[in-house]
Amino acid sequence: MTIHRRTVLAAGLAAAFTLGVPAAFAAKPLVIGFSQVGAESEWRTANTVSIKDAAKKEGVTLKFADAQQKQENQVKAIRSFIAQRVDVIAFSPVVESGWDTVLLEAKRAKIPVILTDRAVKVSDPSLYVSFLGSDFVEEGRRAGNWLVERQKKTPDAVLNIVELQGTVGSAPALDRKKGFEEAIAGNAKLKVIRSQTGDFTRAKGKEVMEAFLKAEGKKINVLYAHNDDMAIGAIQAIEEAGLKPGKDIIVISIDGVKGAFEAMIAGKLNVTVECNPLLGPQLMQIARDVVGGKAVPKRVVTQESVFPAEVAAKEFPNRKY
Ligand code: GYE
Repeated sequence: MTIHRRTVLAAGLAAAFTLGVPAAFAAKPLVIGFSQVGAESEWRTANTVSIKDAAKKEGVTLKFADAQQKQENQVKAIRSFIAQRVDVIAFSPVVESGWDTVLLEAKRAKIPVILTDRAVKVSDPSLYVSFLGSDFVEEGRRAGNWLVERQKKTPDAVLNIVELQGTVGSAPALDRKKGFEEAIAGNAKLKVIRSQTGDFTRAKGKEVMEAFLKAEGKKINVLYAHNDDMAIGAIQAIEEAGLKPGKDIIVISIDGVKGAFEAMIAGKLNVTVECNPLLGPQLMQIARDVVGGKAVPKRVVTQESVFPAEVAAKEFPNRKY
């Protein structure tokens, strides 16, 4: 075993010299420390797989930490990446605020930070080099615009909306609420009657929808969920209450995961606004560029569309997550 390992090492050194590269300077793998939010949704699972696969494909050493939706765990993970002196720290911040101190520590240690998926609110924007992810306000607007169009089919009816918000204080929850409100503002027939967090999970989405149904019953005409998983949980609650999701209650959500397409094909979900989780390859590129001393864009916005139920069956085979 020892002999074998030495042989391999010697061969590696020889190869490096043959290529005219002194062994000491032979390319060493890029090391990225990545702190993930958790495993709360189908979207998140696809995002994790994308990042791990891209790292593997690119020969990047990925130190991956799952924060289980807790900011304190992310802070700990970032501090441990600093202590290990990784080349780049990347993370998807569970909430927007409270990052100044730890990001300053990374900056002082001269380790570049790349934000993926979610934004932070910091006093000094130089605390991170780049932010790769979706425009969540625009996603909320797209959801709202779809409803504004839909309302035109029943121009005289008031549509009472219940909203399932994402994780409290997270960028997607704040922005998707804002964008949706912006799109429906000025339409007196569209009214949000209840709004509460379902923490981006199916279980919580179901639980909160049950409470909405108990309180408002048949007054509810529309559900707007900040992600597909909460919508899928809520759909179950609607069915258990003896109502038809997609018909008695219009269901709108965001992400565009396979589960949402299945729900649309079954006639239970009316529309999903796409949010692309496949950020791995772009993240690896930005990390390489930063370490290579290249200028990187401060903001990279992912391209996305809207999928109403009418196109679900046709689009389903093309979905990658
Ligand atoms: O929409 C949701 C996930 O930050 C965009 O987080 C992401 C959101 C996504 O839990 O499903």
